[in-house]
This record gives sequence, structure tokens and C-alpha cells, in this order.
Amino acid sequence: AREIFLKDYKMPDYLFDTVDLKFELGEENTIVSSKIAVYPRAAGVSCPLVLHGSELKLLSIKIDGKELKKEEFHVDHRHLTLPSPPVGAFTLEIVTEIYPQKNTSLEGLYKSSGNFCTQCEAEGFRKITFSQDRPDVMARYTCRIEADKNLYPVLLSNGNLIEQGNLEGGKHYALWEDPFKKPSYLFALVAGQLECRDDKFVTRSGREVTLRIWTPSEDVPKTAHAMYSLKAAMKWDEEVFGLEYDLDLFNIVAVPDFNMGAMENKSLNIFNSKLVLALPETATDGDYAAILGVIGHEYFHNWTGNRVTCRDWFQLSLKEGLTVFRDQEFSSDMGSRTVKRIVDVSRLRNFQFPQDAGPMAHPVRPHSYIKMDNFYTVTVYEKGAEVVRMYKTLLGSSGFRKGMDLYFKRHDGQAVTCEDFFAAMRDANDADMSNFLLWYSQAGTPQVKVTSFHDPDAKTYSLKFSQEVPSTPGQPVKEPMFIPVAIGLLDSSGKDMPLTGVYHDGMLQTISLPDQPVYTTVLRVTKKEEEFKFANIPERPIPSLLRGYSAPVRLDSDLTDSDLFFLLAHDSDEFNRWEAGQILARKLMLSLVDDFQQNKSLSLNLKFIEGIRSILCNSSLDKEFIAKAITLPGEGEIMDMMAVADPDAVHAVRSFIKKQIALSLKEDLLSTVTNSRSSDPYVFDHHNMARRALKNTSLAYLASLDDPELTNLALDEYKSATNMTDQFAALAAIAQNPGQVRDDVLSDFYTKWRHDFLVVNKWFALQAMSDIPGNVANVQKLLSHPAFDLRNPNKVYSLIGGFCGSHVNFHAKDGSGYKFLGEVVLQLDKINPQVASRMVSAFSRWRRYDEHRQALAKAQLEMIVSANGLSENVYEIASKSLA
Ligand code: B3K
Ligand code: ZN
Repeated sequence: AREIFLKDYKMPDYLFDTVDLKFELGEENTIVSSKIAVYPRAAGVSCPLVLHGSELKLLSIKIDGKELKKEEFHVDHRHLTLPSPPVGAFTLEIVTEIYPQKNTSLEGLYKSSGNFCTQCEAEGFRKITFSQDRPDVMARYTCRIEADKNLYPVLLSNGNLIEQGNLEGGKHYALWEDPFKKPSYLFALVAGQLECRDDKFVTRSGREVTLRIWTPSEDVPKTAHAMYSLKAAMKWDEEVFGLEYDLDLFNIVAVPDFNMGAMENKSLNIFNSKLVLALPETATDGDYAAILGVIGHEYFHNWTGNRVTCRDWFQLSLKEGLTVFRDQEFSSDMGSRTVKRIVDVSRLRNFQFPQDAGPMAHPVRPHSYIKMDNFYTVTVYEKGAEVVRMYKTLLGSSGFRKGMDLYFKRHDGQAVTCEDFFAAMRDANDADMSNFLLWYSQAGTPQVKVTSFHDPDAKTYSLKFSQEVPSTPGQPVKEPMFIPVAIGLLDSSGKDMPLTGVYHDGMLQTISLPDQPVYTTVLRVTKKEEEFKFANIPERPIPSLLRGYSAPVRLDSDLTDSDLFFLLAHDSDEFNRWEAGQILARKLMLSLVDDFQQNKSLSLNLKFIEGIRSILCNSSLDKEFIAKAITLPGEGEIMDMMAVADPDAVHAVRSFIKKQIALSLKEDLLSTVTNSRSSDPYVFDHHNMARRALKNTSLAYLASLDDPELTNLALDEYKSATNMTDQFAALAAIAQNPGQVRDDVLSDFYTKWRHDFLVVNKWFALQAMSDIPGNVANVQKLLSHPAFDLRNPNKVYSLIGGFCGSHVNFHAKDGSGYKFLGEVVLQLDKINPQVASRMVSAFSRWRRYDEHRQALAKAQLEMIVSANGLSENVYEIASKSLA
């Protein structure tokens, strides 16, 4: 397999002005005719023109209307080469034949429940026709679609519909024109039997935009929330970034077979149905929130990704990190900012930190790849979003906005790099950002240590920072990073102290004056070791460090347990209140894991329970915040902090603490459940979501006790639920404990929902993720359940992905989990390499476990890499995992 390197980037020799496509969609094959206006980037050059193409049957090729002779071009399985095209501009016409009906990779043109659709990012356009399939070649496209009118009444592509009509033989056609230049990866086509929900949005400059969400007719009633989300996103982008939509039509299509969540094709977003369809009875609060976020995300790409795109795929985070940051901010403004931050930081810790510490660790801007699809990662997306957030933390809201404005002013219509974004931020603010760019090139989570010292005589409070970036594959030695540390100091009554000035590098920098007190300041930590000394601090403060999680680092401080309990009770930064509780919980869990491993009996510190009780019973706190604050850190997070990850110990300890909390706080939890019920119809708003979250978190604690009375309570909740959030939460609560009740209620749920594939996927996922002993056998059985299908990515993610999420079962000591995954990966790889490669990633941290498990996992990885006909996708992940 060939590896592609960032350092080898070369500008294209030829550019495309226009691309006119014609699709003749048929039942056996599809004929694609492409007419490209080609011109050399530098006048007068003559060199070969190399087009990408894969799995294409070439039918004809013409230059300026003249059919090429055999010796005038060359085709292999990746390229079509024209060794000596004409000097100057010319027209290239190519006709190819493709077989969408046989395309199970769901990349390029394929069929999903009878409808045609496309997925081109990153390099799927080359499976449709020969092209320079790279993002720095931007052209204006037209697309003519011809198809049977009965089978495919709806024909969609990017831009504006400029012509449509009937053809002979029961066919019809539509001609679409996209006035904006775009790279091939943003091309889209949809044809099929679809109906739409129609709406309007008037932009603030008065453009009336038609909004349409397309689904099979029976699903149209389920698109109301997606439409609400779209309109909210359009308004938000105008208000917060001054960005308006730029066409008269915006289409969203929902398809059941889709590799990822969604795709931001210009004016024709294609979505995985699970991120569009929702009714209170079928979708949970989590689903509603995900729909809001992803509809926003794809819409926001219209500016960050489409109007300004990436020069090459190494720059992916330029659009993805930035757009994730934008969707996070959007969701924060629509709900609770603190809770959204907690959710995002937990995700980073549970998934990105492990990636950044393992064999697949890569910088936010990777240096090389074999298959680009393997780099749509939590590092590029979520760590990339943290990098964007740090600009905002350093430059402030208005400085960040100035940087964004300059970025669009400079680069609208261009394909650019992460440096261009950095330069816009820096130049718009005249800022000194020293070594900030290292965030794009150095992998690994920086480890930051802080020690504090109060000097009562000098009334100073000093914080000494040291940092270390761990070595990662290909990067043994690292330089110190630019780390913005937002900080506040609490006095003994728990109030924020005004921060007046700080000594740094021998200079006193003023922070605030008495009439305009400042309580949070951002320290710029840039060296391996560095000291900051606050002036006018009369008493020993409790520091609130890294407020709002101002940088994606692992922070270690000398805060004592009592400092942390104090912060949990008083910090004005709500995120850090949660964080203080999490630090306490992590310490506690790690020390109990030690006890467990030494066969000591486990016992729980009363102070911890009391801390949880005081949060649970504090009626002044937001209920969703409480739900988060009483939830223990994930097992993955704890294992990630251990020298040798021990899934059995971590699971035993987490379950033990859960049950202890449930036992000790039983009455409080019961009254929380009782008081949080509501008979009002479902509303998706923060108030009601928070109420449900707290009720259901409490219910899960109670049901963990496996006490018949409490199981009955959960059963009552299950039966009386009027929405999926409550119904599914009750089901999950019951399903924690093996037994007849569990089996009965699971089969009741399936019977109720067997007609709704999205709900059935939840049912698969719940069983797959279960920590009940020996679950591999159940999952194996579900593989042959009539509702399961290896060709549908959502089903695979629910059942196979879900199973790998249960640390105890996937890492079962007998190797049964590894064996199960190894076999499935090879089957899947034949169908859909992208999905197979996501699944094989579960093996990548095998070195973190004991020798016995290592040997078992390694054997599976070796079996996989040596398999015949393995895809490059799976090969890359498996071989890098073994390296
Ligand atoms: N840009 C797409 C992801 C494409 C993945 C290609 N393997 C969705 C998104 O991030 O918005
Ligand atoms: Zn995106």
C-alpha cells in the first residue's frame, strides 16, 4: 500500500473551469458522461495530465471533440493518464460505465433502499468518473440526470434546477447548475422515490430560501425537528458570525445506508436517517440533541468547508475542527453551555486521549496517510475543535470574530491551509501567537503539572507550571506547546478574588483595576517550565485551574481532596465544579482498583458519598448539571490512566461505587425519580431534558441494586413512559441485571418497535454494549437475527461497535471478544472497507493490556493483516497497530 505525505504536496498542473456531467441511471448500469474545460495552471506548460479513477469502465475519451487513439492515453486501476495533452485550454470528454447496484462500499454512486445517492468525500468521486479528484481543483458544475420517471420521480443535484422534462421510454430528466466553484468531493446526486417537508427561511438581507427535507413518504412526519434545527442554525450563523446562506434552495436527503453521520455537499446535504428522523415516541433526547448538532454542523460547512475549502486532505481539520467548534457553540447557545462543555470534554477524554496515546496517534494535521478515510478521527475533529477554541480563549470573542471575518475576506472561493487560518487570526488581532502552530503538527496530549505557593508577607501567590508532550509514533522528541490556562482564585468563603496583576518573566502585568474587577484571566504557558506570580493575594487561595477546560491537556495539580471538595461546592466556573468532582472520582476509582487488584475488600469514603448527596439535593443547581456531576468517569478514562489497563478491576470498582451510591442515597434518588415525573407531552427544551436526564440517571442508580422493588419501579417507568427517552432509559436500567425480567422486557420492546429500524438499532446497541457476563454469545446470536444486516453501517455500529464498547466483554480473558471481532472484520471488509476499518480500530490499544490479553489480540491482528485481498483501509489500521 502506498503512503501519501504532506511534504510531497504539489500544486496541480492543470485546473478545471467547468465540469458538465450527464448521468443515465439504469437498473443494470449507469452511464456517466463528463465534459471538462481544462486549462494549464501556468500558461504554456505541457506535461502529462493524470486523472484519478477507480472501478470504472472507460467507454470513450475525446479531446476537443476528437476521439483519442489507444496510444494517446493510458489507463490502470487507479489512473487515466494523457501523456501529452494539447498546449493551452482544451475540452476533455469522457464516458464511463459504473454499477451502483453492486456498490456495497457506500462510496461513489450507490443505491440505498432503492434510491440512488452519492458519497464523494474524501476520494469517492473517482468511483463515478475520471477526474482530478483533489480539493484544490475547484470548478463550476452542471449535472443532467436521466432516469425512469416512475422508479425515480425525484432527481436532485447541487445548486439550482434550471430545466426538467420528459423523455421517451417513460424517462425524465433534470438539469442542475451550481453557480459556486467547488471541489469534486462536494458533488452530490440523489434520485428516487422521495417526498419532502417544505419550509422557508428569509435571510437577513432578504433572500427567500426554500428548505426541503427529503425522505420516503412515510417518514416525512419525522422531519419536523430536523427542519427546526436547520432554521435555528441558519439564524444562529447570521447572528454569531454574520454568515448568510448563498442560494435560493437548500436540500437535505435522509438515507438509511450511510457510512458516517452526514455530508455537507453544496446545497444538497445527504444524511444518515438516524440524524434526521425523530418523533418523541421514537427518538431520545440524545437523538434530538445529535440531530440539532449535526444539522447545524453540515449547514455551517457551507462557509467553513465549502466557500473556503481545504488545499489538500492533510488540512482536513481546517474545515472539520472549525465546524465542530461552530456546532458546539451553536448547541451551547441552544441549551446549557456548561453541560455541552462537559459532554464534549468527556468525549475527548474517553476517545481522543486514548487515540493520542496509542499507535494511531497523529497530529491534528497528519503528516501521512494510506487511506484518507482513516483520518476522519476524534483527533482531527474533536482535538481540532479544541485548537479552534483556544484561539477564541486567547483572542476573546470579538478578536475571534475579527479573525473569522478576515479569513473569509482573504480566502472566499479558495482551497487553503491551516496556516492561512492561523495567519487570519493573528493578523486581525495583531497578536503574538509564538509557537501556537505546534498544535497542528505535534501529536500527543500534553501533560501539565502545577504547583502552588502562597507568600503571606509578600501577598503573592505563585503557580509553577511544567509541561511534557509524550512521544508518539514518528515523533520521539517534542517541543513545549502554547497552552492557554484560564484561571480564577477562590477566597476562603468560596468567592472569586479580583485578579489585579501577575508577575511573569520579571515584569508585572496588570490584569484589572479596582473599578473593573476581573475574576478569570488566561495565563499563556509556553515554556517547559514557567512561573506566574499573582500580586495582592492576602490569603491562601484555592485555585480554579484550566477553567472551562481552556486547553486539551492532562493537568496534574497539588490540590488536596479538601481543596477539590471546596471547588465542587463553590467554584463560580460550573465546568470546574464538575471537574473537581471528576478528579475526586478518578482518584478514588484508581485507589480502589489498587485495592481490588490486591484482593483487599472495597470500601467507600463517606465524604465522597456526602459530596454526591450535596450535589443531588442542591435545588439551586441545573438538573442536567446534577445528572452529569453524579455520573462517574467512564471505564475507558480510568484504564487510560493505568500503567496496565485492567478492565475487570475497573469494571468491578465502578459497579461497586455505583451500588454504594445507590444504597446510601436510595431515599434521595427515589424522591428525585418521583419528583421528576411529568405527564405533559414531550418538549425538546433544556428544562425538560434536564428533568428527564436527572430522573433517568437516578433510576439507573436504583435499578443497579437488582432489588425486586426497584426493578418494579423501573418496570413501571417503562410501561408508563410516553416518549422514547423515558422508555429506553427504563429499559436500559432494567437490562443492567441478567434474568427473566430483563429478557421479557427486551422482547416486549422488540415486538413494539420491530417496524422501526432506527429503534431496532437502539435495541441491538443496548444488548451489545451490555456488561453482563459472557455477552459475546448473545451478540453472536444477534448477528443472525432477521433484523440484522452486515451491509447496513448503522446496524454494524450498533451491534459490533456496541459490543467493543463493553470493556469487560470485548476484553474477556478467554479471548472470545477478540476472536469475534477478528472474524467479523474480515467478513465486513469484503462488503465495506470503511466500516470494517472503523471496527478494527477497537484492537488498536492492545498493548495497554496484560501479556495474556496482548497475545490474544495480537494474534487476531496478525490474522487480519495476512488475509488475502485485504482493503487498504483495514490494512492501514491493523498494520499500524502492530508496528
Ligand atoms: N465531511 C463529512 C465526512 C466525510 C467522511 C468521509 N469518509 C461529514 C462531516 O464531517 O461533516
Ligand atoms: Zn464536518
